[in-house]
Amino acid sequence: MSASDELVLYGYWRSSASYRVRLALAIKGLAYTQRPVSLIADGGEHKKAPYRALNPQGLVPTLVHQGLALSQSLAIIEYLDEVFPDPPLLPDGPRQRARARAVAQIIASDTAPIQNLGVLTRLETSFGADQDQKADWARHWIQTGLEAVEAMLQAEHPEPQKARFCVGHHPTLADCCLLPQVYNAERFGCDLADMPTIRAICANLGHNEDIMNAQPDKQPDAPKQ
Ligand SMILES: N[C@@H](CCC(=O)N[C@@H](CS)C(=O)NCC(=O)O)C(=O)O
Repeated sequence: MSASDELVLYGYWRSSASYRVRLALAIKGLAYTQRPVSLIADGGEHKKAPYRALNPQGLVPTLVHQGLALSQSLAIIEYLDEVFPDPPLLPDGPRQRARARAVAQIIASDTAPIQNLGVLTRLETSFGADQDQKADWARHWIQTGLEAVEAMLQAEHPEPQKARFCVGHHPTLADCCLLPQVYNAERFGCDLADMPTIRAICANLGHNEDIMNAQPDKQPDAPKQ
C-alpha cells in the first residue's frame, strides 16, 4: 500500500479551506477518502466532540495521513508538498516562492477568515446583522482582498489576459487559494470586472479536469442539483 492510500480528508463541500486542500490533492494526483463534516446539520458537526477530538479548533479541513491529524489548510498543503514532492506546489526560487506565499496569505490569512461562517454568524447573533448586511460585509472583505491579489499578480503578468498561473509556470499554493476565494467572490456577488489577471488564471485552471473535479458542487456532500 502506498502512503497516498492512507489520506483521509475531513471537509465540507462549500468550505474554501477544504477546497484549497482538495485542489492540492488533485494537482498532485493523490487518491484520498472524503469524510464530509456538515457545518450546518445539527448546529454543525465541526463543533461536536468527535470532530474536535481530531481538530481542537473545530474548523474544517482536517487531513489524516498515516494516523496523523493535520489542521490548517496552508500547513496541510505544505505538508503534502514535502511528503509528496512531485509535482511541486511552490515555484522555483526564493523570490517566486515568497510571491506565491504572499498571495496565499492575503487570501487565507487576511481575507477568508473575516468572511467565514463563524464570523458571519457572530455578526448576526451579537449585532443583529441581517442576511443582506452579512453578505455586504463578506463582499467588502473579499473585494478588498482580491483587489490586492490582482495588483500583485499584475506585477507578475504584464499582459494580464495571458496569465496562466498566479506565479511561475505550474499551479502552486497560490492557485490553490485563489480558486476557492473566487468561488466565494461569485457566491457573494463581488465585481471581478477589473480583475483581468485573476479571471485569466481561473479560466486557464478550468481546463484541468482534476482541478474541476475539486469544485464544491462536485463533492459527495454537495446538495444534489
Ligand atoms: N485558517 C483555517 C481556516 C479554517 C476555516 O475557517 N474553516 C471554515 C470553513 S472554510 C470553518 O470550519 N468554519 C466553521 C465555522 O466558522 O464555524 C484553514 O486555512 O484551514
